[in-house]
Amino acid sequence: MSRLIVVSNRVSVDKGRGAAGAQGGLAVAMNGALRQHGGIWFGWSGEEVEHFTGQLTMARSNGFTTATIDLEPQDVEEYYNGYANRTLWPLFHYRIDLAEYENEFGMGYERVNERFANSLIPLVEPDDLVWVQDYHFLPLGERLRAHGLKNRIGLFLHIPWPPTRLLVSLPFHERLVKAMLHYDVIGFQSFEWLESFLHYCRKELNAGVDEQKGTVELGGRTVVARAFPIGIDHKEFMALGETEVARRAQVRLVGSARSRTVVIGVDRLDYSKGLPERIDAMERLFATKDDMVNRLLYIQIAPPSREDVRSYQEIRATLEQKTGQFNGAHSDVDLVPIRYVNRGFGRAELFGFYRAAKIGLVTPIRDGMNLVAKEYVAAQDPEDPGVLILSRFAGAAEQLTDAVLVNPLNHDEVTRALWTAIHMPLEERKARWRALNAVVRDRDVISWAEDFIEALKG
Ligand code: ADQ
Repeated sequence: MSRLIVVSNRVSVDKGRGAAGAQGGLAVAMNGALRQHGGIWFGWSGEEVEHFTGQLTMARSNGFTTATIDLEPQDVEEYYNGYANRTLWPLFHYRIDLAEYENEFGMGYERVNERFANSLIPLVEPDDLVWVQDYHFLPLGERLRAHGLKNRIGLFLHIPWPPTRLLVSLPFHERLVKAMLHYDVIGFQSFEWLESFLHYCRKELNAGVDEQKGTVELGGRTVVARAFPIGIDHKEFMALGETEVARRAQVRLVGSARSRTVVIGVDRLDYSKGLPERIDAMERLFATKDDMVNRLLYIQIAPPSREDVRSYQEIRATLEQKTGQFNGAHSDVDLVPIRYVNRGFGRAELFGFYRAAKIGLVTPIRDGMNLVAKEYVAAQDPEDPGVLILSRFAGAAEQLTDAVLVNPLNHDEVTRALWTAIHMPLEERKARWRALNAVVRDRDVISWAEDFIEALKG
């Protein structure tokens, strides 16, 4: 069996069941895939050094090897905080108003991709499959080819692919996408993102696109481009649900809700997740329906992320102001309707919280997939399941069609969905949940990785 070499910006090893702290979706997924396959996980250590050396730190953990390098402060500023998080992330989430186009960011991004290629080359053996993760490394395949690497190399993009009309606002967009065509396989979360990519290749690069076969041809190279919707590590997550930690978390939340219906949101604090819009929808619900303070408790768990980036500082301030204002207006002396919590929790605890909540509110403005929606479904009691309210603009909406689907920008629609969910009869909740759970259980992270790896083998 070929070894797997995974490349991602950060290497984040899950130290065991229910480990505390927030893990992004990518980390959760890669731990699942590598545990299954074995191999090497290569990425940035998260540490900074004054002068880049490219020296690898190797460690063995959880059934696979990790290899990390340190970066210079300038790399972190230009490549990570800059091009990745201030240029590509907003643009790919349709926020061109937030995208910053600075020459230094682009140069830093190319420099770090070259550094990654240099450090990775000595680790690769002839039969290895190299699987690159996400928007931090769009040109890495091309860099590896420039160093003579002949292995099969694939890229999976965890975030959306923007419409062509938005992407052309990015300076040097052609160069970036042409570099991507040096991969053998490019995977997207949904058919919508795949279609946008194929549209770009046809229209802007004049490439040969075969939608049936899912291939793009340019300059004698053929690249496979397909949708591979990512899932959760369902088996592992269900095992967490059996733990005492999960049970205690559930009991604690149900007890403290004092008979109110619990609505839960769990998101990294990011402007793409539609958090202020959720409070607007709550505002309408509380304004139009009687006595909601005695009937509803909304818990929003939102650990801060990317705190060095100004737009993230701003979204945090906005949320603090909105929740404060909301609670000021709607609380009673002994009841507060929104609990806004800025920290991470262990995954077993999260399971318990999801199960305690009768409504899962997952309403990003734009999201590659969204694993929280899938975790919420998995954690429900089959005999008395809660209702998932899901944004149509999350990649997950293509698969989770039995959720209550909403346009998160239409506050009235979200308000109505909340009202519908509160009153949904048990039989309908069960029927919807069975359909949702079949997708979440059967299309898990293990089958996702297997599908991608099969395609990568060629
Ligand atoms: P994210 O934007 O990080 O991922 P998401 O898919 O929702 O979004 O995954 C978040 C993960 O972090 C979930 O597993 C969740 O449980 C965990 N998490 C969030 N808040 C937490 C908290 N307070 N405590 C503990 N854990 C917490 C990116 C893309 C998504 C895509 C994933 C995977 O933006 O669209 O689904 O990668 O491909």
